[in-house]
Amino acid sequence: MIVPTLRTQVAIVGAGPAGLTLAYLLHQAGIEAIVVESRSREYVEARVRAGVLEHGTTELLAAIGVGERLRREGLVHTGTQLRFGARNHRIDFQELTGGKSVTVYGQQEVVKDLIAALLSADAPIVFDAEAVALGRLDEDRVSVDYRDAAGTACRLEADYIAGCDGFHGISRAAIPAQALTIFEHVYPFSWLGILAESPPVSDELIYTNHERGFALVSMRSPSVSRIYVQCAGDDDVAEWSDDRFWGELRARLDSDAGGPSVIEGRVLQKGITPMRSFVAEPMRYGRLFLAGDSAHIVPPTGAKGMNLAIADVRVLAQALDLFYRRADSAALERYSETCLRRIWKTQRFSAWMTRMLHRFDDHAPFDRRVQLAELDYVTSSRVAAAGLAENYVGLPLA
Ligand code: FAS
Ligand code: PHB
Repeated sequence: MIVPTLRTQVAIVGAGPAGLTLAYLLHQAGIEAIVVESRSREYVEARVRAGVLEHGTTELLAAIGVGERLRREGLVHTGTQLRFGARNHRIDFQELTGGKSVTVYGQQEVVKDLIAALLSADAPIVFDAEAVALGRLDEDRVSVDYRDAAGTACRLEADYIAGCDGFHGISRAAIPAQALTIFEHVYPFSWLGILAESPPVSDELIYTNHERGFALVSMRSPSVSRIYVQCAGDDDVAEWSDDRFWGELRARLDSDAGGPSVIEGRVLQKGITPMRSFVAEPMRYGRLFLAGDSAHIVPPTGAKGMNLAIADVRVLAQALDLFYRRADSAALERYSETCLRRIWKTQRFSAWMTRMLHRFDDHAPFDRRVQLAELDYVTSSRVAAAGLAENYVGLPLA
């Protein structure tokens, strides 16, 4: 049977932040790439996930010409609040990092901007195309077999494959198990997140460590809040009515005892995100490169998932540019090692923030006191606060 076959230099599986940023970086470098994405454009542009862009991520998107709406609509945050003992404590990013900040701008907005930029440049993205197999990974021409919107079996042939298909994609699974080392830590709780038409509780994010559990109040605009509360690891979103959610948030913010007040609003989206740390090493097998969530997951406490995905593909795009422009594959050979240095430092920071801010049922009274002392130290020592700020705004890019 003749299988319709497309040919390119780099096949990109997945149109999330990793795949789309890579596609645009390669386009700008004059390297041919085709993205295959299992979902529709509407679906990926509506998927509500991360919300905080590191300083370097914002700068990168601006530098490649995809930052105009981000500059107009993004909310620049020069600090954040840690709340414990019924008090807010501010971490001043700008003062502690020599002027750096973060920008609150929904992941789905980044995705929309990248898709618009790619399509206006006639860069090919095949939506509703689920990759079902990766082949010939150790030969000179690799292949991605996918089913198109009509269910027709198709093939994409390329020099390289970028597996940007997330934690549940097929790319990591295409690597023989014996070729990978997996590092994983699953936390005994999850986050229940909502998107609501309600004015943000505060003009800065508030991370709360409360006896009843963690809560995080974030936002997407002056009229839309993004809020998370710690819930049981096996919790069911059906168990969380809007009333229960708002009541729990008030309790964790001590709203009825002088804490930040909460204005309820229509809940637009509600979902539970499991909390895990995960790394697959190495991030390369033959001519397949893993990037983003296909290779690693961090608990969202440090607001790192999307930023780490974009940092990976920045390294990969530079390495591919060196290869195609100068036939120099040294950076490609170092890809996994280069990315993993940042990934493990980000895992450390995300695990530290998660341990410091959440309630652990197995915490003895001693552990609880140490946790509160950690918060007290971070908010009373300039050196400790600078460590948090430096990681939160984003470590220097490689
Ligand atoms: P993505 O998962 O974003 O994208 C992978 C893409 O590949 C998807 O579009 C998928 O449809 C596609 N795909 C999968 N299999 C395919 C196949 N076989 N063929 C073709 N395409 C395929 N991070 C934060 O920093 N803060 C947060 O609050 C936060 N909340 C999150 C909530 C949820 C529910 C989830 C799942 C993640 C959250 N994250 C958060 C992390 C998230 O932002 C990721 O780090 C980010 O999406 C990673 O981007 P990608 O690596 O591009 O993967
Ligand atoms: C968000 O706004 O979605 C957000 C902010 C900070 C985090 C996680 C998520 O740590």
